[in-house]
Order: sequence, then structure tokens, then C-alpha cells
Amino acid sequence: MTKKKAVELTLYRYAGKYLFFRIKKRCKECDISYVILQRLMTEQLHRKPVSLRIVPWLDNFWKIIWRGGWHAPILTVNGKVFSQGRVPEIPKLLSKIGEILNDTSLIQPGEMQTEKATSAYKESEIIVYFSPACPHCRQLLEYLGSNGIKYSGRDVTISESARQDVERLTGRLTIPVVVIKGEIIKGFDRKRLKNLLGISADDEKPVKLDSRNIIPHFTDTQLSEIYQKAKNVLEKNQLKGWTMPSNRLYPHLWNWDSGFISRGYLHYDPERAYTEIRSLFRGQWSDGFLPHIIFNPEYTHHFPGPDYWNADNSGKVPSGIFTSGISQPPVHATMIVDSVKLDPNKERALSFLKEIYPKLKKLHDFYFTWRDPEAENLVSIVHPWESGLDNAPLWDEPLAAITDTSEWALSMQEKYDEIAEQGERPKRTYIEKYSYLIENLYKNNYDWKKISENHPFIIQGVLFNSILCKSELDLGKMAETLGYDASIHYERADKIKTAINKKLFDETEGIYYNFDLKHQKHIKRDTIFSYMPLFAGIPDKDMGEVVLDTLRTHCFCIADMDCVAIPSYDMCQVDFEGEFYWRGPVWVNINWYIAQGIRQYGEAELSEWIENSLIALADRYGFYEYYDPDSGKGLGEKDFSWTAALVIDLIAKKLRNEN
Ligand code: 9WN
Repeated sequence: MTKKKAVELTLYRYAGKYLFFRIKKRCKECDISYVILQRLMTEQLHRKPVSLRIVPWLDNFWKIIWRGGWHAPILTVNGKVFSQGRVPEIPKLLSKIGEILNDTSLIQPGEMQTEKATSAYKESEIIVYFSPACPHCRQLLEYLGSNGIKYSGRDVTISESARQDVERLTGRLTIPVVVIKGEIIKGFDRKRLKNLLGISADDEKPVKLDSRNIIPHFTDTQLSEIYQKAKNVLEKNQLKGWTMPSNRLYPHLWNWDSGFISRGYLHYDPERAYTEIRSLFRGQWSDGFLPHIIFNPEYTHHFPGPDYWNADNSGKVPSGIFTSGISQPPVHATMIVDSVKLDPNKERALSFLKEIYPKLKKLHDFYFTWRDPEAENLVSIVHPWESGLDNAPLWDEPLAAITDTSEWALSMQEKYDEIAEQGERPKRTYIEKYSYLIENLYKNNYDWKKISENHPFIIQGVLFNSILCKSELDLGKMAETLGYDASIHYERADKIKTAINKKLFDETEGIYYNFDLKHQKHIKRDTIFSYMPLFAGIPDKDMGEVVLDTLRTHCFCIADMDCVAIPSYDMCQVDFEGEFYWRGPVWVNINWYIAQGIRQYGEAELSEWIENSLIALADRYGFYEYYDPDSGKGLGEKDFSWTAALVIDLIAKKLRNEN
């Protein structure tokens, strides 16, 4: 039998570490190569025997150097260097793959390989090469536009020939580049542009080259329009008494989603906000635990549904209610703490707070009693989904250490395939572990003490504990409003704060890390969730400075503000995936927290950039579950409730001139 031909592509990205060196800069060519290759895999190379591996260059430089590969991005085809130091030429690459596979459909006609941008644009005197995510490009285009200069724009992220042109003209892939009457200008060089275009000092309409130009701005009328659209999303997802996160993948009531959603309602229909929270707490178990899903009895095809959770094994579920058996971050006290301030009917607000306060307290008590096995004032989670950040790279290591698998892993995968698009759900290896963890919980009858002794996944999370710390502070405020003794809440908040600073802060790296109790080690992954303590005021001023210094890099797009908002994962990491949920995309809830956090530590302008960018994303692309950090493309669920609710919150604050 002849061996089937196959092609293995390997992209060495400018990333990784070796001994004490660690790459902390982004390489544009690598980012663009990555995006283009991923696209090829899902388009032209879909169902072809071609695999793509992305590896960190620095970890592997000694392997590739022997094969002649020096400069990242390096692309190898079946181990041989195909291109390096630049974005690979795609028509040539496809032809090469076609030749190896004997697949003529991939071989590109000669004409296409030599396609030149200039042919289509020769009449035009001014050509601008740009990428939509690059701030200097945006400023340049704005400058030309406001000075009435006509030009042809060429987006290098879309066009192969545009990239070839830039490399031919400047020797490398750099943007923006302007070509005027044969002259080449790299970057936004206002002086040269002005001279070449003959704009007089009196007529020139300058665009100030400072970060304020990057911040999107809106008139009050525009804000009101976006606000209305956001309300429409919540109306669309509303059922009797509660709101679905979205009406395709998430047709039930989700714990932290309902918290965020209630924050949106509070601005225009407080009664609705109270109803949302009441509906959620209908599912509270007798020990105070609040499940992550309260099932919609009218919708039976969700997976995993009530039958899989076996929550009844616990003997703690309120009768007639169907729930899951894990929880989610306790955002609720923070989301509703402003009820009295925002509700025009103060009496109604007070009576709601009075009703909900004991339930919230019982929930927080639950965490301290049952989820702090080492009595360290740090609560732990028992499933990645409890973190709310289901698929984050944080869980890779602890999940990989689990060797058991469950009986129903396969059916879980099949059901997911039925309801979701490919690439929207976690990978199969994770699904096996997720289902095993659930099985272990119900086999232990949700006896939290037993679970803390035999469960393979117990993590003290930075995000979870920061949210709990802030919620304790807000529960304290609520207690004061109601005339109760608030001291227990402030004491607890203080204890969590001290514990987070003591155990989860890495002084050498200047960053907070999760702690894996099972394996007794920190999980050193640079996700944006590490910066959540800022929101809860956890670091003192000096520590806050250190944390902000770590955050202010290109890897989280802060140095240049060259993304649409802050990505969920460090873009300099080799396994960063801008379109895969919790592994890179921009999430509105996380950005909402980060913006408030950094403002408290003096970064008002950056915070305004984040908040306005979130509104701009919703305005331009719609209310998506998450967004691609480079292009802003909306991903996951469309018309997603918490995106709408938090945009309402941001706009309401702007219209009231708060911050
Ligand atoms: C599992 C509903 C939930 C969010 C989570 C998000 C996603 C569920 C899933 O959707 O999780 O709970 O099926 O992936 O990760 O944060 O609450 O919006």
C-alpha cells in the first residue's frame, strides 16, 4: 500500500522563552502570518491532508537554526524552511502544497503569483497601505480625510499583493506607508506629507498625534441610539422573570450573566433587575450554594442538562427547580449595590435590598464555610466552568494532570457538535475532563467536605477571589444602608485582600497568579484575569504601580492601544488564539472590570479608551459574546445579554457625566 501524502506546516512565531530570556514584544509579521495561515486552514486547505503547528520560536531556535531558519516568522513545509522574516507568499505556498499532494486545485496560476497592487491603482497618485487595528494608520487616514486629500487605501491584512508591495517598497512589512508621486513615506510623517501635498500652514487641519485621537468619541445622540439597541437585545432575550444570555447556545438562566444583566436593567427598569436576581436566587440550595445554571424547563435540548448533573443527589436543591451543580463568580452584590441610588422609587429599592441581603450573605457564608479547605480566606473552585472563564489557558495544566475520563464524554462532544459551530466549543481533550469532574461531584453527592478531600481540581483563583472581595465590600455598604452591622463584611474583605496579596502575588514577575491546591503550585499563565485585583482595590499604591507596569506592554495592547480593547490572553504567547473563546478574544465584562480597576490606580485615559472602545465595538459590530482583538470581528453568540447590559451601564454613566 502506498503511503498517503501529507503536508505538515510549522510556523515559528516570535514568542517563547529560553533560559532567562523571555520574548515580550510582538512581531507584526508573525501576527499577520498566523492570521493568514489559520484562515487558509479553514478555507483553501479545509479537508486537505495538511496540518498546521504553531510553535514558539525562542524555545525552538536551536532546532530550526540548523535548517537555515534565523528570523521569525519562520514557516517550514515538511521540515524545510519555506520562508522567514516575513509573511509567507500564499500563492507560492499553496502551489508548493499542491505539488507535494499532487492536487492541481491548489496550484496557483502564474498570473496570480505575480499580481501587483499597483496595476489596479495606477491612476491614483496617493496610495496608503494600512491595517485597521493600527492607531497610526487611523490617524493618518483621518488626517488625509480632514484635509480633503483623495487616496486609495490598501489593507495589508486582507491583500497579499498589498503586503508584497509594502515589502518591495520598504524592505519589510511596516505600516502605515504612503506612496505619493513616487515618494515613499513610512509611518505618519505629517511634515513630509504636508510638503508633498502642498498643504499650506493656514489651511492645514491637523490631527493631534496623541493617544486621545485613538479614543472613540460619541455625541449624546449617538450614545442614546446605542443604548436603545442594547435595550432591544435584552428585550429579545427576556423570558418570564429572567433573561437568557442568548437564545441559541444559552437558553437558561446563568448565574453571573444574570448579575451583569441586572446591572443593565437597573438603569431603566429597576423592577426588572430585582426580578432577575430573585429568579436566580430561586435556585439557591439549602447550604447557600448558588448554581451556575437554573434550567429553563421549557427547553430540553441543552447539554449538559439536569439529568447529567444529578443535583438532586445533594438533597439541597429547592423543590421543583432544576439546577446544575457548580457555581460561578459572586458578582451580584456589586451589581445591585447602587439600587437605592439608581431607582427613583427608593422605598422599592430598600425593600428589595432587605429581601436579598440575607440570601447574598448566605451565599458568601457558603464560600467561606465550604470552599476554603485550608482556612486561608481564599475560596477555591472545583470546575473550570465555576471560574466563568471556561476555556482559559489557566486550566490547561491542571486538566492535563487528570487522567480519568467519564462515561458520557463522547455524548457531550456529540451534543456540542449539534448545537455549536466548529471552533466555538472547547477541544475534545478538555470535554473529557469537564465531564469527569462533574461525575465526581455528583458521585460525592455534592458533599463539599468530601469533594475537597478527593477532587482532582481545586484552584484558588485570582478573579474569583477578587470578585468575592469586592462583593463583600458592597455587601457591607448594603448592610449599612439597611442599618445592619456591616463589620463582618469589611473584615472578610480585608482578610481576602491580605490573603490574595500574600499567596497569589508573585513579586518577581509583578503579577497575580492562581494557585493549584491539588498540586501545590502557582499557575503561571499571563491572562488578563491576573489583573482583576485592581478592580477590588487589592494592591496598595506601590504594588498597584508594579502590576500596572507589567500590564502596560504590547502583549496586552496597552503600550500602543493597537487592539480594539484588551485581549483576554497575552498576545505574545504562542498559544494565543484571538478567535477562540477565553483564549484571546476581547470580553466586555472583563474589560469593564479592568477599566474600573486601572482608573483607581491613576490610568484615567487608558480606562476611557477601554470603555469607549467597548461602546464602539457594540456600535460597529453588534452585541457579540466576544470580539477578535485585532479586527473587532464579533464572535460567539450574537445579541449577547451581558454585552448589552454592561454597554448600557457604560453609556448611562457617560450620559450622567460620572467618572
Ligand atoms: C458553560 C453563559 C456562559 C457564561 C460563561 C461562558 C459560557 C458555558 C458554556 O457561557 O459558559 O457555563 O457552555 O461554555 O464561558 O462565562 O456564563 O453565557
